[in-house]
Amino acid sequence: MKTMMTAALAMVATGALADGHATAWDMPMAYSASNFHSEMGVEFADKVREYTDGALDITVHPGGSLFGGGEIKRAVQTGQVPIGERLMSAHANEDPILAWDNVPFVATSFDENEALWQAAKPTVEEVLGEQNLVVLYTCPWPGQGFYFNKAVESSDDTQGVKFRSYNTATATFAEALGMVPVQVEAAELSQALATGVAEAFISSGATGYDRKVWEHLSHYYKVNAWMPRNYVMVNAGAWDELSDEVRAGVEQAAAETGEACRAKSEELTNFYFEELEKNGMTVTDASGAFADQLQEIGASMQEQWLADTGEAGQAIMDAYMGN
Ligand code: PCA
Repeated sequence: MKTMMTAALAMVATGALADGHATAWDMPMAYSASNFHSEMGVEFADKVREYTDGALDITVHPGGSLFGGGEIKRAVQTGQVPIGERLMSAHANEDPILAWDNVPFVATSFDENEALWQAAKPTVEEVLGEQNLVVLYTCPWPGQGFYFNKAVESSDDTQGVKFRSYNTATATFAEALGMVPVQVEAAELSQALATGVAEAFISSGATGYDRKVWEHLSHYYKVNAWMPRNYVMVNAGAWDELSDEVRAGVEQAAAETGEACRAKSEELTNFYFEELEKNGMTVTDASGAFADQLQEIGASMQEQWLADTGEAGQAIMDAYMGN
């Protein structure tokens, strides 16, 4: 019995199931099971099973349960898991190109964000390809705004505020407002707010809603600074091992899911604002001195990104502007 079990486990581990055809992949995702990115990940897995006639069987593990958000990319790169999903700009510290979707006030509608992605895509795929990764699909979060536990009228109100960041761009933005950034995964955000590790952050309405942040915070300023994307990546070796037929099925599933996910994000944008309001939060645009300061900081971050990325970044912006 024990030998049989061991043999069965070994077959699962190598992706070969009893019928000798199906491959089983675990897919870690960083955000909670009820978040739309994670729900779309499950739809993607369903489509993959359908379009590959069951030859590839993907199991989604949301909420950082298999690998924490900060570990997923490395786990996929090194083949600890064949596939995974992560916020792309979280890797901007490895290559600033990967912050193409975090340059403030450049692409602030879903259409603009899509045009910017089309301009950035070849370069991004090349950068990630050199890191042993194949990009399957990407999906934008709704626009990013600021959460606080008080009304904010200018940077006078933000000095010394403890700020939860999710990448280097968000940390830079916070520092420019005199805040003190600490990087925390969305999965740990509620705890960080409850324990006072953080008392403000930037994100979409989605993450405020998912994490019920009205339990700790009172104000959301929509701002709409950028729309960062999550992406689903595959280990290049695992990808090469699939047959051409299976790869085509996965690509079809990925193309459809990417599009459906983008539509879902757009559809949910106002729903999240309404839910924040229903739960007692004040949801408004930033105004007056605060709005002006955000624009100024955004402009210097645009310049900084172009300086950091050189010709490659400029080519992306030129292609985008020409769109
Ligand atoms: N939510 C994610 C990233 C962007 C967003 O809207 C987060 O806060 O981690």
